[in-house]
Amino acid sequence: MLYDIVIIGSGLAGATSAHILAENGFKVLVVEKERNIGGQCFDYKDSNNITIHKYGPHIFHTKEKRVWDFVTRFSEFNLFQHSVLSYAEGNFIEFPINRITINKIFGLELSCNEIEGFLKEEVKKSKFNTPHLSFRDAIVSQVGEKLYSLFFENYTKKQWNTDPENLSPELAFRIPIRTNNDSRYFTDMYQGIPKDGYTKMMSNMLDHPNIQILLGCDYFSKKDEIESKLTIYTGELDRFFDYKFGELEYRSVRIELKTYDTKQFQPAPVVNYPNDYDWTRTTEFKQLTGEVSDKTTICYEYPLAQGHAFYTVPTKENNEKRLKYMQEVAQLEASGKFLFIGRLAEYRYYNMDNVIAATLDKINNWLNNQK
Ligand code: UD2
Repeated sequence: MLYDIVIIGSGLAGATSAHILAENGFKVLVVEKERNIGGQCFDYKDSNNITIHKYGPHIFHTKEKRVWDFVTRFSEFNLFQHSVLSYAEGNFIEFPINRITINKIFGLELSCNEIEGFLKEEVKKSKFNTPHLSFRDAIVSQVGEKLYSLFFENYTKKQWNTDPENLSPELAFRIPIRTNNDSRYFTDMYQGIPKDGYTKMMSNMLDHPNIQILLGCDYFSKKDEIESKLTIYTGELDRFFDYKFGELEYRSVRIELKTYDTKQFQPAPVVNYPNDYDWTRTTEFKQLTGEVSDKTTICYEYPLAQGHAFYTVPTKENNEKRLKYMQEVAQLEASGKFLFIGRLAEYRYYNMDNVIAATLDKINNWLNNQK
């Protein structure tokens, strides 16, 4: 079979690539190993008409207008501002850390102006490496040991099954520390959830006469039969190269869904459990989507080593291995015949908007080189 372009994977990177290339007149084949499109963003309605994010909560947020403009072509979004509470010392407490969190934990009534000085004193009492060698250093140097051990240490151990000293300091950039009263999880200008779900949004992206989709097909077993001018790979990086530099680690999650006979179960859309129970967090989907029902479905997340790859693991060993694979990627991409895009194929802890931004850049660049 000869196609202009073959895309492996129908997640955000695959669907975005397919749409842009199809719009530009190319005949595209999307090969998906699952029986449904959508990758990690796959969602569906349960028997109570509540939208379930099969692979855990997905909240779309971006600072980039071009990304927001792109996704809103395929779906309306409800204008949702994500908020999280952390269950610590038996209370639901505002998270990420901000003025309200600090006053509650330390029993103080500090003003926004006083918080900075307070945190400086907390940091002064604490031990950490400068320059920062780990996730622990990056957090303790901002908030001190007490807040670190209450909100970060055990959550991170549960999530990654390793000591936070083994994790890269960059992981800490994901979580802001604030001195004001802003309790939102993200401060990005654009935030929301697709009104009819992510699967529908992505099926709209893939709905084009130039796009053909092959579901339930493992690309590696069909590789020799499919020819194309360009191959876009969005799967696991090490798998593509037959693990020649060794296996990269991925972290998975076991999702447990429970439906309760109540309208609202928890005080926020997401509650993080750093120190209690085996799950890391619980999500009440109705609170993300605004759906109305007499029942509610809660998602409990239990981190796992094996299974569907959700996360890349930011340790030194994985980062070093990744660099070796990425040198091979650079050579293949330079030929103009391959692109590697997305969280798994670039082995990067991308958010959804980062995936779309990277896809827009790589595909537009490839298109410009064809002129
Ligand atoms: C996912 C989403 C994020 C949001 C969130 C739900 C991705 C890439 N991100 O977050 O957009 O939807 O779920 O609220 O899918 N950490 C702690 N204590 C905490 C929270 C985080 O120590 O209470 C540490 C921990 O090491 C964690 C890291 O910070 O792995 C990143 O946290 P995150 O909330 O960004 O995690 P993630 O990606 O699961």
